Parts: sequence; C-alpha cells; structure tokens
Amino acid sequence: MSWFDRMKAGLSKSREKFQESINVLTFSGPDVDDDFWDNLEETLIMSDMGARAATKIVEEMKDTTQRKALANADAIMDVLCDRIADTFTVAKDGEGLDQDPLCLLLVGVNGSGKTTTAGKMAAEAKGNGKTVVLGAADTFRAAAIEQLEEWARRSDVTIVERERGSDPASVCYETLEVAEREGADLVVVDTAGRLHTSADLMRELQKVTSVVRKRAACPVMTVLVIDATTGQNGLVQARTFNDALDLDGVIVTKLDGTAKGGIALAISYELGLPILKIGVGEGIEDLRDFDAHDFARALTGSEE
Ligand SMILES: Nc1nc2c(ncn2[C@@H]2O[C@H](COP(=O)(O)OP(=O)(O)OP(=O)(O)O)[C@@H](O)[C@H]2O)c(=O)[nH]1
Ligand SMILES: [Mg+2]
Repeated sequence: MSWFDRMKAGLSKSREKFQESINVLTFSGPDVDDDFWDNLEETLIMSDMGARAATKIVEEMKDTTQRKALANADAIMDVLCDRIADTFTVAKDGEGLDQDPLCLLLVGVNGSGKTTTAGKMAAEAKGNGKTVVLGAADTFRAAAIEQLEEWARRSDVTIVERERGSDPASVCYETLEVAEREGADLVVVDTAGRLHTSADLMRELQKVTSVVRKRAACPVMTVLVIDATTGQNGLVQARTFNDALDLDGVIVTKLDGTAKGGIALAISYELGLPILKIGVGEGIEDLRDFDAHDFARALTGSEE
C-alpha cells in the first residue's frame, strides 16, 4: 500500500464523518446561497477544524466562488480541499525537521504517544544513515525508561538514561553532552506525560526546556505530541503548552483511530504551529511526514 493509501485508510473515520455531513449539505440542492455557506461552516466546525479556521475557509471560498463564478456545490468541494490545505501553518524554510544537527524535545499529556514517537523518529533517522541519541528524561516511571530502551535497541541507537526519580533537566544536560561527543545528527528527548492543568509539572517542563535551549549547541525544537482522539480538548492542551513553552511545532498521533482528524487544522491554524509529523498507527513505520494537500485530500475524500 502506498503511503497516501495508508494515511487515507488511517483517516477513514474522520473522512466518513466529514462526507456524511457534506452529503447532507449537498442533498438540500446545488444552490450556493447563504444557507449553504452557513451549513458548510458548521460542517467544518463539526469536523473539529475549529471555528476560526472554519470561518476563514468559508470567507475565502466565497471570494473564490465569486471570482470563478462556481455555480454549484460539487465544484465547490474541490476548492474546499485546497482551502483546507492552505490554512495549515507551514514551518519556515530551514526551521523544520530537516535541520541537522537538531534536538527535539517531545512534550505532551499522559499517553499522547511521546515515547512511541521518539522511537519512531529515531528509527527513521537511523534508517537514513544518521547518528541518533535518545534521552530518557521521563524519569517519573521506571517503565518509561525501559520502554525507550526497547526502542533504542530496535533501532540500534544510543540512549542516555539515569535511574528513576532523577532530575529530568540533568538527564537532558547529559544527553546533549553525549550527543555532542558522538557528533549526533538528531537528539530526541522523551519527557514525562503531564496534564496541562498541573502547574507544578508545567513549571518543571519549563525548566527542562530552558536547560535544553541554553545547553544545546544545535537548534532545539520543542514539539507537542498530541493525541488526535482528544478532539477539541487537544486545542486547549496545545494552547496551554504553547503559552508555557513557546512550542515550535506539533506531532499529531493516533489519526488512525479517530473521527476527529480535523483537530490538526484547528491547532495548526489557531496557534500558528506547523504539523511536523503524523502518527497513523503503532508500528515503527507509522510516523510520516505531514503534507497539507495529501492530508486535506485524505480528510475530505476529494480526488484530484
Ligand atoms: N493507533 C495508534 N496508537 C499510537 C500511536 N502513537 C502511539 N500510540 C500508542 O499509544 C500508546 C501510548 O503511547 P506512548 O508512546 O507510551 O505515550 P506517551 O506519551 O509516551 O505516554 P506517557 O509516557 O505515559 O505520558 C501506546 O500504546 C502506543 O502504541 C498512533 O499513531 N496510532
Ligand atoms: Mg512515555
């Protein structure tokens, strides 16, 4: 199966939900009137794309429609797919994941997929011939360290760890030291999951982030790993993490098991953050580059 087909399969629940609403919308007739636009906006909001993105998309489409004099609802669906794609925030040139060397600091709520993502990132980079160092800065649970060790073994990369209960900031410090010594292309630091509402744990993470940013000789990207199945709560989480840590990007996981894939757009647009990768399964291969047009096509089912 091609990567696009796999992503499309992963997003099938999101797409079905979206198409159902669109069908209801176009069933009422092909007229493009005020009701149509209102209903379209509501459909986008119901698909978790967020009120702001929905309003922007519909406003732009009204312009496009007038300009191109698109007369019916069918023709509008193609434009919709393009507008969705163009509403994602993209990483500035030279500020994305292709930086080398690069340090990625993965943060997020409990169970969002940080450790798995760290492992998948390591495997991918190693497969591309890069030198990778993993940092086990989730010192909260012993199992978390073992879990990352397992990923390090699978990809045959260096892991820096200390015993459970150690200070996560000092693990980061040591990780960066080892990475410099080994001439690492990519450093991925896994942190402990924490609720965005826990002030203490968010402060701890601020400390970790500032240590890494100060200590690293290479660019650092603080990346929120977010579980798509959380839907609109994901937007709240993302906003809080962004306020506390000044994020550089987002990785959206578990897009395979959810009808809420639209949340990726809400977060990217409302917070001005690029989507760096997407997870569509638990396997080592199931973390992929994000392409806004492919994503929009898979989400809407629009054939181009
Ligand atoms: N279906 C699916 N499952 C995923 C994906 N990414 C991660 N998972 C699963 O989600 C569960 C939690 O993943 P972890 O990587 O342990 O999450 P975490 O954020 O490190 O969790 P904590 O360290 O407890 O905060 C695991 O069972 C993963 O296999 C994905 O893209 N799709
Ligand atoms: Mg973890």
